[in-house]
Amino acid sequence: MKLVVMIPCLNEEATLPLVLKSMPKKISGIDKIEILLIDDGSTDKTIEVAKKYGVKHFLIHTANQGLSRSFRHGLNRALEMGADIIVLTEGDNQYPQDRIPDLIKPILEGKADTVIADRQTQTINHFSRRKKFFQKFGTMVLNLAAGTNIPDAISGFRAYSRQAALQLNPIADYSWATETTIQAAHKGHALAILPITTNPKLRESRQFKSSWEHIRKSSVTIIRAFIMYRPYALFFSVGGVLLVIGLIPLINFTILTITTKNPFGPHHLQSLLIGSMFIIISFVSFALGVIADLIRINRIMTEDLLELQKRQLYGDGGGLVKEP
Ligand SMILES: Nc1nc2c(ncn2[C@@H]2O[C@H](COP(=O)(O)OP(=O)(O)O)[C@@H](O)[C@H]2O)c(=O)[nH]1
Ligand SMILES: [Mg+2]
Repeated sequence: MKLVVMIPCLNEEATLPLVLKSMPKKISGIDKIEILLIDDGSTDKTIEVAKKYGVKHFLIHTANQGLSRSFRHGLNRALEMGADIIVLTEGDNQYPQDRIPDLIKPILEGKADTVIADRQTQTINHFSRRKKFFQKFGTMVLNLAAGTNIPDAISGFRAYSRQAALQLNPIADYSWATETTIQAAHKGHALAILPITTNPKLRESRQFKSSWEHIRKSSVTIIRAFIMYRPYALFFSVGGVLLVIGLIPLINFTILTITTKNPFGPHHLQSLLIGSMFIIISFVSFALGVIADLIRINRIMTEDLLELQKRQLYGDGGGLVKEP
């Protein structure tokens, strides 16, 4: 059973030693622990520091590509390395690496495919009220979209089984955490939560520079992921509302046609026009829903093919594939 711990890093020379020193050396049930450092175009001595502390596996972006792409590329590399379980932590020593054994426990026991650490953000002193509010609000929106009940949707301390990693296909350039959570929920992966206490803050978050920017970018990711999996829910609801709005003036027009002598009088024509316009738009929305649903079905087949291809390319791994 092999565990690969991925650490995406953008200029983390100062804090990386603490992360590497606190990495567990032995975990019961795991034969091999390997660290994969994803260097996202660092201009400092991140790589040298990692080598000094014994890291042997690197995935290097020659220029900065952002955390989401770092995660996507890292996930594939970890599969290639033969990981049975993949853990993600950060280079700023925000997360307690010594909790990794607890984080992977539900996967080892076959009870979960994905484990998400709950930072219990409402209790973190250095989080501003605004940041706490946005964390709570973002988590609520994600839970609505994914149909889950996760306490901390954007936590970056997670564990994945090989099976889960083979099936995840993140595509967004922002918000990999929310995107993969929605994917996991729709693919029926079992999720587990581990409450943790984060380490004291060593530097400002670079991801979370502006709350509004974060909300804007995450909203795009959540809406896109939602439309990907349940397009009819959106297009049929919009179509239904427009249909009702359009039917009201049309019924009005019909009643006037029957009851008045001059049904095509100047005022009645407006009802006909407005009603028809709304009904046409509602039919366009229904049609879009049908097309989007057909594309969704296609996507399921493409994803199955992708999984098959990844299995052929990376293998099934050694430990977690159990025969009943
Ligand atoms: N901000 C940022 N972090 C990156 C990037 N690529 C990789 N990382 C790493 O991703 C992790 C998360 O970044 P951090 O600033 O701590 O944001 P947080 O999510 O608010 O904790 C750190 O380990 C970074 O070194 C990037 O393009 N931008
Ligand atoms: Mg951080």
